[in-house]
Amino acid sequence: MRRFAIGLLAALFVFFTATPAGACSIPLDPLSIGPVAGASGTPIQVRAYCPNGGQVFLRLAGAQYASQNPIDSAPVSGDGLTTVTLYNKYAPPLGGGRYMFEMEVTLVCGSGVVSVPFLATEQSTDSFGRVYTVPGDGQVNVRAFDAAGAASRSVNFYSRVGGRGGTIAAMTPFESGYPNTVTGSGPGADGTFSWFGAVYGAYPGFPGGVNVATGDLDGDGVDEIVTGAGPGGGPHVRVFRRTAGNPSIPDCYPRLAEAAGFMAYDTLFAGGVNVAVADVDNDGKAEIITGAGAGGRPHVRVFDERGRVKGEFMAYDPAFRGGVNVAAADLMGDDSADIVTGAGPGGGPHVRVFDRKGKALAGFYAYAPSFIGGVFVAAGHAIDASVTSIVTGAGPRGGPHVRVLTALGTELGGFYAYQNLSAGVRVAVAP
Ligand SMILES: [Ca+2]
Ligand SMILES: [Ca+2]
Ligand SMILES: [Ca+2]
Repeated sequence: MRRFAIGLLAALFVFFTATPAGACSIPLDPLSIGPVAGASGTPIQVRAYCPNGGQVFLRLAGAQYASQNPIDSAPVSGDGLTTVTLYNKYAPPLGGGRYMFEMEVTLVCGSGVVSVPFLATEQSTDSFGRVYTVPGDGQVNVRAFDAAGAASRSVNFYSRVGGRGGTIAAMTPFESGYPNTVTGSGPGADGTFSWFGAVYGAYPGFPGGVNVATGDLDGDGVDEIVTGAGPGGGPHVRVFRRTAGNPSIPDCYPRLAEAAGFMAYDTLFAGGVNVAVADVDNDGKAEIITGAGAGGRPHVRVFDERGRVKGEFMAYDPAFRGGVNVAAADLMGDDSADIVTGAGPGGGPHVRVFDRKGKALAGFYAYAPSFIGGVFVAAGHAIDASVTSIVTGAGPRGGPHVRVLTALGTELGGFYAYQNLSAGVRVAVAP
């Protein structure tokens, strides 16, 4: 019998109203939201309205699970809102491997039946970690760690579509403190990114993969999602802004609207574009930092939220054609984000730190200089909110070696994110 990973699902507050399921007219009442995560057995809070008494049921969606349903049920009674607790009875498999489960909670109230579907992810528990990884190839198996490599039992957002590997960015938590990671689809997939279990089209149908970054470009306190097309397309950067909805409420996934879109390099350049977002000039609005993908020069550019160039420089020898990965955070302590670059495949795993004008501030090799797979980079708060650090992942053909380093290359932590993997490891870190 299949085992189900629903044990680690983020428990959900499903808020029933008289409106049809799926209408997404659930009021954004702060008292009704707030997913909590927990291990198997974590209660799932359901608020149901059934004045004369009814029953709620937790089910796995899909006819094939009929024999296992309902997973649990509980009575609802009384006037007004009632909170009931459903327990999932399945133990999670060790090490992950299962991703999302479509589930539903159904309220039977008199002759009325209302169902609310939701996605359960194999999701974490006590600690959300600060360093996030996704393999450079294969399944989009997102994991979360602390800087020393202790897994926080998290993982696995995504991915309904095919493709190999993916990309990841970490977003400033909002509302719930829920770990906000955005995963971009990898090569061979469908040009989407995933956030809170919902899938959005960045470059619909584009098979080259989607690079992702997040940050608050307009200074309103809410991060935007920035995408860069992977190899094979034009260097198309898109900015998505949240417009409505609440990711904490199933079936009310946040809606995103494109706020800007531009070509970061020559439109004929087809090497892809890597992206990062951070406030490099400390004016309260983050900039978009791009790095040209393989085939181009190691060209880093800085854009404002509308796609206007604010700066640019070459991160490595201009003859280097391996591409340049980018990240940004304030490593030097002057409140302006510094730009971190990682050389793409073909060079050594050379990490460099620049100010926004391209002045080199530091540099080091994150792995053996003889390793020519390149290096993925992230920058942020891997240890705690007071220490800004660089996080590196070995590039393609490398092991899943993650390192946490100061701007000067001093190791603060490190670990192997996966086993038996030699496709490199993409990294993200809490902003
Ligand atoms: Ca914003
Ligand atoms: Ca700025
Ligand atoms: Ca700085």
